[in-house]
Amino acid sequence: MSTTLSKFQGTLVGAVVGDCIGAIFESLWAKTINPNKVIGAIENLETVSKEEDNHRIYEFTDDTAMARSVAKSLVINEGFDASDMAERFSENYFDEPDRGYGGNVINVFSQLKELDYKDVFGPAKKQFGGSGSYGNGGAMRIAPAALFTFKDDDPEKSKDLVTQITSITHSNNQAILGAVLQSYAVDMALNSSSTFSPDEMVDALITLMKMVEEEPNETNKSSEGPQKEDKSEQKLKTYVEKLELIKTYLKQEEQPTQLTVHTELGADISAFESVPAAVYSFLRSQKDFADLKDRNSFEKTIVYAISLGGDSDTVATMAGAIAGACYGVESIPISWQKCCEGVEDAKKFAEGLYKLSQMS
Ligand code: R7I
Ligand code: MG
Ligand code: MG
Repeated sequence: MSTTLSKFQGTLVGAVVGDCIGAIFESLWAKTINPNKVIGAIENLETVSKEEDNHRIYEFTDDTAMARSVAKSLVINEGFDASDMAERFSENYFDEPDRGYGGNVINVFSQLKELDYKDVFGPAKKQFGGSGSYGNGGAMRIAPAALFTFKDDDPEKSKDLVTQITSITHSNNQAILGAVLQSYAVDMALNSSSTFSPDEMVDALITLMKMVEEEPNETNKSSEGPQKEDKSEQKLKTYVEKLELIKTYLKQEEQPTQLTVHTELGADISAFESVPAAVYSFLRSQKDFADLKDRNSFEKTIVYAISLGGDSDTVATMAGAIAGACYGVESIPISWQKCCEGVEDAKKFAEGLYKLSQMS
């Protein structure tokens, strides 16, 4: 298999297994989860996969459902068709409403359907009194877009596609910028070897996000995001500030505890409080992880992302996409692939996007 195809498949399969395994813990909304508990759940899954017939399948959630629509729409249309993508999002929701969708985004699906997918960006703009949702529902599904724009090697073009795809459901600038950061991280991982330098990667992300965050644009007006309740806590306002914090973590001899990362970077339902945690989970896979001596860097990324607690399916799906992009599909244990719903489809979508990337 070509390296690029392996990385494309790693991206989408990594996202699926992160979602399916992370979903075991999402409902806990824990501050942190003991890595041994996560490993225990993974060992169960690995045991289950050895059973010949009818073994348990770990189901994917809305994160994967929406990523599948993004991938399918881009492949079938050989590009972005807003109305087609909006229809796929909505129809998938109405076919399978119990995939764990965000509490408010479902109103967007209803309105899109009522408007017969003609006013594709209108309903999202009305969310939350006009400021738009700052949820992580844009970032969680964006990996296929990073594969689609990979061949262009043009951050501006990639940002534009990500903005459009996200804006179908999330018009708040923090949701959009979070999706842009996630897609830049996937793109960088696709371009990196498995022995990349985390310091260099975070610097490169800071450079890109500085350009995006400093741009005066329409969406920058509505960048009101979630605020920490505890006023004494240091408040970070931009993704660049979050990346700077990650940079200081990476420089420390001992990496911070999960509780510190959960509190400072966040692992919650908003994009601002979850995309940086996913990026850090991936970057720290190059560092020691005391509990995980015998696991590879992809596995470390997933276990670590889930151990941050909070929105565990979503942090793990985003971290899994970045790690799979870097380490390739071979790094994802076969036993995990066998037990997670939607892995074979993810491979096919990755192949479709790979073929598109090979066309001139
Ligand atoms: O962002 P979204 O698609 O949800 C994704 C999350 C992931 O964790 C999935 O795994 C799934 O569990 O849901 O859905 P939205 O409904 O747009 O946003 C999610 C939630 O964020 C909302 O239900 C609100 O609780 C919160 N939220 C806001 N709250 C106040 N003000 C989002 N935007 C706002 C806001 O502006
Ligand atoms: Mg989910
Ligand atoms: Mg979630």
